[in-house]
Amino acid sequence: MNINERRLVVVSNRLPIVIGQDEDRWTIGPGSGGLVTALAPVCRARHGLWIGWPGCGEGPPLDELFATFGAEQGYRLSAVPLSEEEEDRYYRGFSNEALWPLFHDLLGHCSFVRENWETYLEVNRRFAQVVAGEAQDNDFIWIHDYQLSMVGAQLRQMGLDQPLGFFLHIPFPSPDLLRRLPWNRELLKALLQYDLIGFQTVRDRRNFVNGVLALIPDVQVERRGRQHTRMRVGGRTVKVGHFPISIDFAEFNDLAKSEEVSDAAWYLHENLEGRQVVLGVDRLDYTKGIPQRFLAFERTLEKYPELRRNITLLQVVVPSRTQVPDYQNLKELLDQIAGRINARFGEPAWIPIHYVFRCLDRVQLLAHYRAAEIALVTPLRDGMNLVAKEYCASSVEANGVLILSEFAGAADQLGKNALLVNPYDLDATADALFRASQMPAEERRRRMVLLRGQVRRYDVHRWVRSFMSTLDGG
Ligand code: ADQ
Repeated sequence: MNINERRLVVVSNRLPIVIGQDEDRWTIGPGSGGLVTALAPVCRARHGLWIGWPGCGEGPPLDELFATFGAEQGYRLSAVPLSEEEEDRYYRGFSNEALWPLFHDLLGHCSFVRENWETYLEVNRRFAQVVAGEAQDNDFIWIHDYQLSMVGAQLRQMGLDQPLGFFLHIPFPSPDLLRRLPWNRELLKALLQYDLIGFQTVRDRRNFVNGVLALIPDVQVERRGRQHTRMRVGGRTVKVGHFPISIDFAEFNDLAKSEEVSDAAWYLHENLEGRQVVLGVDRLDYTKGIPQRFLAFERTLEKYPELRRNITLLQVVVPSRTQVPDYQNLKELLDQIAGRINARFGEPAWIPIHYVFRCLDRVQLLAHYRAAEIALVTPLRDGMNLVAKEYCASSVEANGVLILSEFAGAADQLGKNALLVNPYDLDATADALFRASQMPAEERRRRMVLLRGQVRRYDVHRWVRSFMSTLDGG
């Protein structure tokens, strides 16, 4: 059966919903974010199903809310409830304190706890049970991200033989790093139960293939293609590909041109009194390199005193994983560094770093992108980094400069026309900032037009199509 004739079942840690309360009435609506934008139309077209953790306790009447959502959005939802202890061990403990730092090459943040691993397995089994309970013969089941790596293997154990795809949104570590994980073989073997495993970049895909060849006996590489590698595992063929995720370019471009966003961008810039605005937008996360970014900005002000008073770093951080101690410490560290730099260089009429800790709504987010002459996207490691792509799609006047970390997956596609930096190299980042601030309008335009073209061609809809057609094709 052709993949396009199959019903799509998406499985992710969180359901793509926002549950709220309007006076004494519960409400439900679609969540925001790239994955929802990309997959919701496909789910709708195929009367699909999305399975995940609703992210709320027992308060809201889920059956009723899901019925409303299904009628309005055209696809169904199914919930995997988690107890507080499971959430703590599976989500915070194993997913975010073992896999997340390890896969981002940050071994120092890892904590490997057997009980957390066991709960991770249990919760993955629970997800698989819900999927198996809902599954039909004509399904294509697409599982997302590091929290759910073992679901496919559990489904196979339960006897399901529908096509199973898995996409990893974060980087995949080198074999050397992967060896540090006490359960590395279990993890690799489970991943090999999928029919197609998708990564963000060629490097992640290569790391996975090399990890498998180093750690799992009796697996052969059948063919290495440009888009995917075919591996032979116990009589089955598994495809391992790379599919750089993207955004809905048209949506960002159109909204960025709207009067609402233009006005908001103008006000934002007016408030910063005509200075060049350097923008950082991130979830609170130690992988995003925010402290290093502050220090590189400080280095810029030291090294290029002519930029003082003429440049402002606007850093917006959205709260995230606030239960994890490393994230609480990071928040304190940021407050401290920003305060120190502002005290060192600030003047009554100029604050070097404007640092805000909140989530921006769409209009404000795009206004920030439009108002910023320079985007400073400098993660220490990142699967892709959508902020870099959103900035380009929103730069409708094609006058922004993107400074991008060479360790973001996005560097593969955008590196040629962005200014690439090593975020650990404060001097080089300071030099790139200076160069961006002095870049002639013509060069800004030439680079940004090419960047926008790249994001427009490889948008998120193409990402979905290319994953599905690889699963289907030879
Ligand atoms: P994330 O680590 O969450 O995603 P990223 O790709 O940068 O990282 O996406 C963050 C999203 O949050 C963006 O859409 C951005 O607009 C939004 N955002 C950030 N700060 C915000 C703020 N203050 N207010 C409002 N919105 C804000 C993971 C991987 C990435 C990979 C994506 C998709 O870690 O590498 O690109 O999945 O696969």
